[in-house]
Amino acid sequence: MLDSFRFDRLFIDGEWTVPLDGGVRGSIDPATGKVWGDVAYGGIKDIDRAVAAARAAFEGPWRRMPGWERAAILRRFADLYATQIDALARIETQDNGRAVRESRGDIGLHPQYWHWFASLADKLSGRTIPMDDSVHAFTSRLPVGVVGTITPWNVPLMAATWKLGPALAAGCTVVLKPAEQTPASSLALARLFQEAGFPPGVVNVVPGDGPAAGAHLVAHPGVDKIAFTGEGATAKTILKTGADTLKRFSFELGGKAPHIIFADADIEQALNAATGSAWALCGQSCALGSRILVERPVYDRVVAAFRERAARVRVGMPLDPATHMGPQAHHQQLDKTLSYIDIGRREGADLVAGGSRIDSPDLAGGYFVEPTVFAGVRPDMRIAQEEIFGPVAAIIPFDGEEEAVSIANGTPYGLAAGLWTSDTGRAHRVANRIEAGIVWVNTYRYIRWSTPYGGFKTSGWGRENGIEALDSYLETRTTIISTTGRFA
Ligand code: TXE
Repeated sequence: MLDSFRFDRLFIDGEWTVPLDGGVRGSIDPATGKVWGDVAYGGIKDIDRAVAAARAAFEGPWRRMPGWERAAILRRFADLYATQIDALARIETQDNGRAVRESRGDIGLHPQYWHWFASLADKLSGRTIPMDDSVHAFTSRLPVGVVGTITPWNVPLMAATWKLGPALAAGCTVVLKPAEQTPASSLALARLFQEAGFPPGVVNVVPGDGPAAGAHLVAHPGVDKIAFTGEGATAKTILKTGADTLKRFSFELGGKAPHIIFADADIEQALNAATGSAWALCGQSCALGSRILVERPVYDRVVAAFRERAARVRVGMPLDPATHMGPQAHHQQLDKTLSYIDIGRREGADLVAGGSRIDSPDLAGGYFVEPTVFAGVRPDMRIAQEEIFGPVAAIIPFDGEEEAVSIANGTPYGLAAGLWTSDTGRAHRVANRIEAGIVWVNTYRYIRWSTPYGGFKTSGWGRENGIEALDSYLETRTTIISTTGRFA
C-alpha cells in the first residue's frame, strides 16, 4: 500500500490536500546529502485548517464514541500497521538515515504499542470518594481535547506512536507536526489512519517548520495540549509561546545517561550493552548511555574494548541490511557532533577511536561520522555535561559507589541510567539514588509499551507509555451529588 505512496499532500480532515500557504520541498537523504523525495509543508493557514478539523472531530464523533468502538478502530489500525513494517522502515531510513536493521526492529514493535493503547480506551474509569452520607462523590476521566503533537527527527514514527496512541485512546483528536527534516514517515502514517477508518479530522498530519507552523500550533487557542519531544531550549520557547493560552504541556527532552560499570559486573555483558548503546541510532537518542562511568579496576579493560569495538562498527549506507550505523540525520546535527568532538579534544580528553567525518568515495556527500570514543573524561567537561546526539562515547573513571552516584547525578539531565553489578544489594542501593526516570540494572534500553518513560530534572515533564501515559491526555472531573436534596 505504501510502496508507491507520494508525500506531496497534507492530511487534513480525512483528505489529501495541497498546502494553502506552505509548499512542496525536497526532503534530503542524509546518506547522500541529496533530495530523495518531494514533501508537502504546511503554513499558518494549514495549521488553522487542521486545528479546526480536529476541533470538529473532537466535538462530533470522537469524544462521544464509546471507548470500545475507539478501541476497535485503534486495533484495526494496529493490524494494518503490522502489514506495513518494511515499507515504513524503508521510508523512515531514507529520510533520517537510521540503519534499516534498527528502524525495522524498532518499528516492528509498534503494532504492540497500538494494541496496548487500544486496550486502555474502554478502561478510563474514575473513583468513588467517601465523604459523608449527605453526598455521593465520584470522579470521571475526560479527554483533554485537541492535542498538538510536535515530534523530532531521530525516531519520527516512535515519537508519533508514543503520543498518538494514548491521546486517541483517551478520546482526544490530534494535529501531528513532524520535524521538518524527516516528515515523510508521518505522512505515510496518515495514509494508514485513513485506511483504518478513523473519522475525518481525528488525526491530521501537517509537516512544517518549527518556528512557523510549530509555533502557530503551540500558540493556537483551539489547541488544548502540546505533546513535544525535542530539545530543552525549544521546550522553553514553546512554554513562552503557549503561555497566553495556559494549555497543557508534556515534554520529552534530552538526556546524558550514565552507564555505570562496577568492577564486580559481568563485564562482557556490560560491554555489549554499553558499546551497542553508544552508537545505536548514530548516537541520536536521548536514552543512549553517552557517559560510560567505569570503576577503576576494570577501566583499562573497558577502554581497550571500546577502542577495539569502535573499529568493528560497520558504517555504511543505511538501506543496506548489513550496515550497523548510518549517517547523522541532517547537516546541522553533523556540524554539532563534529564541533563537540573538537571541544573534547580541546578539553584534553583522550581520543582513543574515531574523531572524524567519513568521506570515503562510497559514502561521499553523506553525513557520516566515525564511531568516536573519548577516555579520561572528567565529569565537568562539556562532552560529559551536554547532549551531543552523535556517536561519541565519553568514558569516565570512578572509585566506589559514592563517586559513581555523584557523577551520575551531576548533570542537569535525568532521563535514563544503566548500572552493571553482580551485587544485588548494591543494585538496589545505587538504583534508588539515581535521579532518572528509568534505571536499568544489568540490561539497557529495554523499553516496552507498558513501562512509563520520561525525565526527572530538565529531561521533561510527564510520562509516556504505561498507564501513566494517559494522565496527560485526560482531565479529572469530580462530581458531588446530594443524597438529601438539601443544601447544607
Ligand atoms: O530539535 P528541536 P533540533 C536534541 C539533540 C539535538 C538537539 C537539536 O541534542 O542535537 O535537540 O535538535 C519543532 N515551536 N534533541 O534542533 O528544535 C521542530 O520543528 C514549535 C533531543 O532538531 O527541539 C521539530 O518538530 N515547535 C530529542 C521539534 O520541534 C518547534 C530529539 C524538535 O526540534 C519550534 C531531537 C518552535 N519554536 C533533538 N522550534 C530527544 N529528546 O530525543 C522547533 N520546533
